[in-house]
Amino acid sequence: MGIFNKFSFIFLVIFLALSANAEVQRHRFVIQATKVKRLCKTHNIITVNGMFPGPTLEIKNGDTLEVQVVNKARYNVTIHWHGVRQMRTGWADGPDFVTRCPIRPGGSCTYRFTVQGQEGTLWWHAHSSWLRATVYGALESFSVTNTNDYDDQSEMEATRTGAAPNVSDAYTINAQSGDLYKCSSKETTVVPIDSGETNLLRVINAALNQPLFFKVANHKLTVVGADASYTKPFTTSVLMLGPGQTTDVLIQGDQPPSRHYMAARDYQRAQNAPFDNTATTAILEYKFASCAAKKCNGPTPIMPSLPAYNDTNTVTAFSQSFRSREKAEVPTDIDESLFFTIGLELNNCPPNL
Ligand SMILES: *[C@@H]1O[C@H](CO)[C@@H](O)[C@H](O)[C@H]1NC(C)=O
Ligand SMILES: *[C@@H]1O[C@H](CO)[C@@H](O)[C@H](O)[C@H]1NC(C)=O
Ligand SMILES: *[C@@H]1O[C@H](CO)[C@@H](O)[C@H](O)[C@H]1NC(C)=O
Ligand SMILES: [Cu+2]
Repeated sequence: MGIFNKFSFIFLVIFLALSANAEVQRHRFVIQATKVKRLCKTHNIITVNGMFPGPTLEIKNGDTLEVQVVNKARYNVTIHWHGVRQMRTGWADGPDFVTRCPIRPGGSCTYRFTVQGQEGTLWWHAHSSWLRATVYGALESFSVTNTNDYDDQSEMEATRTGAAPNVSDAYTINAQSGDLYKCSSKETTVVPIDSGETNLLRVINAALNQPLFFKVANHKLTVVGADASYTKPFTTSVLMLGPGQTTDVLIQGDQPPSRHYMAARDYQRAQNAPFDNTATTAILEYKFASCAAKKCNGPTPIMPSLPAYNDTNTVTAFSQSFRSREKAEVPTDIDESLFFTIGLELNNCPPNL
């Protein structure tokens, strides 16, 4: 009896500690048409809350998200929580006509799910027709126990603008296409860094369908996580992310005060298929070198040499560098063989959902 009490006490303490930390976060996403000016033209794009990229959600591992999505756009829409392991909440996953019917224009719906056992970078995006070209944002999951002591954190979201089946007009980093496109250089994303700092970059490939290379001139990148899982750290000069993938990297301010481009461009395997061979850039700017007024001309940023669009050897070398942090213990004795069947059912969505 004495032993039993002691055990249940420990259990209770652990349980309280976990539940005391976990919170329910509530957010409201209004899907709406928003005017943005890009590449010398004004476009009416669909956004969440008028923001492009959409709001960044920051949670602690174990938190529950309750997101009310109100559709004020002319299109059906759903939101997909990319990479979130939906444990017993599969219907909150989002893809329209797969896990749920779309939210009709004028309609709304509340997604409720818990992020558990995932730390790092996830993201969310529309999952109806090609609305994810502009409807997306980051979802950052922090550790409950480790405090994050990087000096600065930035998100890099490369995405693609323009109509989906057509070859895109531009790629963007944090919704800005950067200095190498027309009418774009004033708004180019600037990422500040200080000499001696170690910063965490959260890189998300939010492009519609394209794998992308990502490189920063004169800086090594240390990969520490991918898709909200820690990895055994490794250092590389270039990343390649498939569409939807995320990679967390550390970057050190180990250069003299200066400006360096961070650039992303297509990795294209298909032969003779048309693709957008342009490069999007942001500027990694040492705080010393920054011009407060933003009107002055800082030194011209240094451009990294990106791999050739078809450089599969670089991609293979990069992909093969990923290792888990510790040996994964996999059960090798099989007690039970399971047999799964998968069925397909066709149901129409109710007309007025
Ligand atoms: C796609 O490309 C075709 C042919 O160039 C063009 O007529 C059409 O307007 C483009 N669609 C969009 C949405 O830009
Ligand atoms: C990559 O494309 C270039 C032409 O653009 C070609 O000369 C080269 O052989 C290609 N390399 C590979 C590995 O396919
Ligand atoms: C919107 O969704 C409804 C189902 O809820 C579907 O019947 C309709 O075809 C969809 N509209 C478009 C334009 O896809
Ligand atoms: Cu996705």
